[in-house]
Amino acid sequence: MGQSRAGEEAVPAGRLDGLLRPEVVAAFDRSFFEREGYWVWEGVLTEAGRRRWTASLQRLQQMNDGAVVETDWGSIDFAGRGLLSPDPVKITPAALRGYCGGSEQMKFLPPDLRTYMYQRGLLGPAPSLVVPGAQAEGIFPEYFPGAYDNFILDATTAHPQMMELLGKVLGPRFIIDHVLMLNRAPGTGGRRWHGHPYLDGQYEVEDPIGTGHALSKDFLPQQCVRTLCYPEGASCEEGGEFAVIPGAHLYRIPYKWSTARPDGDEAMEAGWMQGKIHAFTGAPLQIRRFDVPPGSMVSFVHHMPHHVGYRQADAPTRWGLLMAYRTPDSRARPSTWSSGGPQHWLERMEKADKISDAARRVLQGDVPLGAV
Ligand SMILES: O=C(O)CCC(=O)C(=O)O
Ligand SMILES: [Fe+2]
Repeated sequence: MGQSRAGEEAVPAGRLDGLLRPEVVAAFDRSFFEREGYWVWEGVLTEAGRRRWTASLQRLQQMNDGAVVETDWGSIDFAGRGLLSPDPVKITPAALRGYCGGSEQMKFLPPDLRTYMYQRGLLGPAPSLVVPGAQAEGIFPEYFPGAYDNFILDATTAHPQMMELLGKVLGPRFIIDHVLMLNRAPGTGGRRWHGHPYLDGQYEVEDPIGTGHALSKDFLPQQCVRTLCYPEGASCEEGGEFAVIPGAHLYRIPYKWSTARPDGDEAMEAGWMQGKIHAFTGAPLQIRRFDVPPGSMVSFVHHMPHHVGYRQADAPTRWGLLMAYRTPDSRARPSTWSSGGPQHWLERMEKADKISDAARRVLQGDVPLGAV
């Protein structure tokens, strides 16, 4: 990022120095994390950090809502871009207003548009994506919030305290897998039990259901770790709370990652969890729900089954940012940039000399652009 004087890097835009409480970061216990598969960073954001984080998510949600409502979906040349057009009944003004207020609500999007937004970008010539109050970057703020918010961009790619925290769960080198907003609006359904594979699943030892035969105490080097930031907390009472099955990551089964995910707790306890044990204690696996206060984060290895509760209709929106990073893969196909960032935006940023050395470490692909 723009050098101020020879050898001295300018402070990145959006940086808040005292973002995290150092004592909460320092209290991390690596052996617990490897054994249980998760770590709760309770109250890790400073008061200033918490306020900035919430303000950014609220503003980004407003921008996303504006993009949904103000883009002229009916006039965009989807066919010319090799895409299907949205169903006209799903893009009436009333229907569009119904997708606002939270994440994972944009049910009108044609297949492949999300991937297109990452790879090519829904950019000009107009009509194309409109993001009121901002320069449209060809992708929804929900899908890559850092493209629209310098505080979030800095926190997710370069902030020294965040990089230290992420380094504790991922090791010295890590690459952005994806960073998404996950704001759970009142009355929304959350997500039933599921897991995710590392890359395309080529290192998973079991399929989406698995037999359970591959239980091991080894924590594999190929890991994708998700860190969820809840600047206003996430409580069981209000819903939208997060839950995991500690130790279940050691089966390395990306549960139902590629299928429908209908399972609630009872189905899980009566089904998949039956007969499965914690590799270290031998005890039957158990569900653990988190009631986290404002300013907290939760990190977890993402092939461990996890669940997000229903958000109560009378509760306010649960604000959340998902930050997923993975360890590099020496056998991955060479790529300049991580597929977790919008490729066209990364190229524009690179041309404008706006990618700092620190950010390059997490934004580049598996084959480094330069020295690492
Ligand atoms: O909304 C959340 O709290 C987490 C959603 C989830 O399943 C994930 O991040 O993988
Ligand atoms: Fe998930």
